[in-house]
Amino acid sequence: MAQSADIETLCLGLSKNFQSLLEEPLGPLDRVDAVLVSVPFVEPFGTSVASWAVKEALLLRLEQDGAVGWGECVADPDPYYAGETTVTARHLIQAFLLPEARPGRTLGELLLSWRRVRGNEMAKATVENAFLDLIARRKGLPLHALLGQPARPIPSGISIGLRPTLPDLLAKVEEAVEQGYHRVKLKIQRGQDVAWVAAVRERFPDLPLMADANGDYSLADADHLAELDAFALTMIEQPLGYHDIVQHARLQPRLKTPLCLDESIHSLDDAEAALHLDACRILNIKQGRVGGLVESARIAALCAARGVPVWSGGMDETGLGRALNLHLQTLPGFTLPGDTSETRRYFREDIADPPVVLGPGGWIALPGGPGTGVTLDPARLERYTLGRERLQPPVS
Ligand code: OSB
Ligand code: MG
Repeated sequence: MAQSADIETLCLGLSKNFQSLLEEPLGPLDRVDAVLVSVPFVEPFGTSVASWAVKEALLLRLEQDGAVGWGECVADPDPYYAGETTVTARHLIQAFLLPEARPGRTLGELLLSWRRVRGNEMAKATVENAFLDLIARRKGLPLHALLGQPARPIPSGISIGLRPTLPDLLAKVEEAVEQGYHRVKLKIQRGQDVAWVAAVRERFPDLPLMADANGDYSLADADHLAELDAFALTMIEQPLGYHDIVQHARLQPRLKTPLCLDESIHSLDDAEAALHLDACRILNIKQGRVGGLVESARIAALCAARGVPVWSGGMDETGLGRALNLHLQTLPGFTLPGDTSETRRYFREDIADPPVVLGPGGWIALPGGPGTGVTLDPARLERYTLGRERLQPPVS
């Protein structure tokens, strides 16, 4: 049973609206489905850890009194970005997470009950996201309003994967600049870094630019990484080990460029450790990586109190997860453009409507309507479904 002191800690830094959301009783679910989709990318997305040619994602559908909430799990089918996979998430959801969503429990109690389940943040986020979408739709509220935030235009950012040649990279950056993106992120890796960043910077002297290494370097590369200081990058994302904080703290004073952590941060505690050690000066919050919107809001509140900007990272989500990331960015603390780019650069055909498009000045409008504001197209969902499974709704 959740203690009120635990609930109080859970609410630290959250707005009043957000806190009352955690007191929301869940109610019985009529039907639960897990759907595995595979949606082809326009072109493969390459990083230092893997290259993905399709977006394979586990979706969770919750039905209650005719209302439907959806969550998209950000885990890949492989464990190359993070330890979780679509298969482990499916197992955790079915066997350990969903059964805790007993009717009558509040959302806050559910989240506290999951603390017993170690790790598996992406699986937890999937269930939490689906409940938030369901609750918002039942109330007829857009997700940002359920979180207590007014709508606002969301800045755009693009993450350009590793490219085979420098001219090809320059063409991609040029395209992004022409489209009006607010900032450009380049993937880098050993052997494909300083000279590539230098060439992009030379061609685009004023472009807000950053680099993401997905953990490809070690502290022994500190002098080499310091060469990137010459290019006025807004940050270098996760240069060192995927689970490291201390080595990043040793690297930061050797660079002028701010470090940003991605892979290493799975919780508020991780964020607190990173800030305490000055391991980074900016944080990438992927709501799936940290266990959902509630943990994201807590981390963003901590960072705001410490003057550390945060931004919303992407996991090449379908339109479902992409919409959620837009709503996430209405929370206080999200002051930098995230990895939020147009649907058409990922998919020729997506499963959700409306697509994300850049409006005037490169800004993105939140999708209107209740919940995430997007709907899944039945025919397209069917076309890209690998498998569908009915799960047991939780019982009291
Ligand atoms: O490190 O931010 C990353 C995609 C997959 C796995 C890890 C990362 C990324 C991206 C793409 O950078 C972000 C996006 O466009 O959604
Ligand atoms: Mg990253």
